Amino acid sequence: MDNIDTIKVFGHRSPDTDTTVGSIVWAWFLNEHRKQKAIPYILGTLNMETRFVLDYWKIKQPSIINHVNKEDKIAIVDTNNLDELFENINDTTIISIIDHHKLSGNLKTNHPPEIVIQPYASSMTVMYNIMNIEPKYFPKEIAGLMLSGILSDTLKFRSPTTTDDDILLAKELALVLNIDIDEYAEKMLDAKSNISEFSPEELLLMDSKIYDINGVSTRISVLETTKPSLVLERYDDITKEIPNRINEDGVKQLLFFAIDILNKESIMFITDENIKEIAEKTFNLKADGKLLVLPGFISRKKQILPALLECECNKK
Ligand SMILES: [Mn+2]
Repeated sequence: MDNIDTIKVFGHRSPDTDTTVGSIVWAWFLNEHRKQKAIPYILGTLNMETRFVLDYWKIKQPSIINHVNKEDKIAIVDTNNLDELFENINDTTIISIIDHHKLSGNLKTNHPPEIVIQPYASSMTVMYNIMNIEPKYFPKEIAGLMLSGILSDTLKFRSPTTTDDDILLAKELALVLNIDIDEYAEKMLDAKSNISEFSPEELLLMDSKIYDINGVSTRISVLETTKPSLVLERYDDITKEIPNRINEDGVKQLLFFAIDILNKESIMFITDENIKEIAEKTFNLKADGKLLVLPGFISRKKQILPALLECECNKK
């Protein structure tokens, strides 16, 4: 079904809602409006929120893609970081990158690509700018997916990454869909908080990225939840799995945070003395036994990561 000219559309590893609906929406746009054959893919297991969203809008889960070939034509969404894609991605033909993250500088192309990176909270808002289609003209399910991407990445406008344009677009989409944002977002967040069927390994990779913290490769895993007690219940489970994950990745350390969306705080797992020292110095707070609560911290991109990068304690 997919021939050599079919564009493969996908986002980052540990696929979240924004990256998944981004791939589907962008593939839809390429097919319907640019008359380019495109198929969306995902790079791993979906979390419960994303599954809820796809079920709600009656969209089939994209297939998982495990590798790419140099003959492939690729459209990347919601990342511009090689480390979150495939090692050989630079050997493929990267046609476009539509994203809302800082420039990583490790992707290369053989042809002039279409690159649009804009500082919005969701890649949906970036795509909306490019597509130039009024919300009322989107098919219902496409509008629904776009709304879901914004609500997910902004944690229903709570995240400090949220911009006025994200909010405006979400409200317009909700209006044409005749959907109540509060009710719908609550369903999404409740779905996301249901982690019972995931293994500790899956929980560590569910919403996770690897960063270079001043020369120390660090995996930062978070779980956004409206029911932090469900994450804390898994404390032993999760912490026992961390050394395996570190080994597998070849990283130096792994930091894990339960993000309590409703109380607007993060709960960091203090897994050993070294992590304790990093945590207390970086956030200038005292750990309470196995946990460190960070009031006001809900964004990895805008709060947790900058704090780690900026602290003198992590500059050696
Ligand atoms: Mn995103």
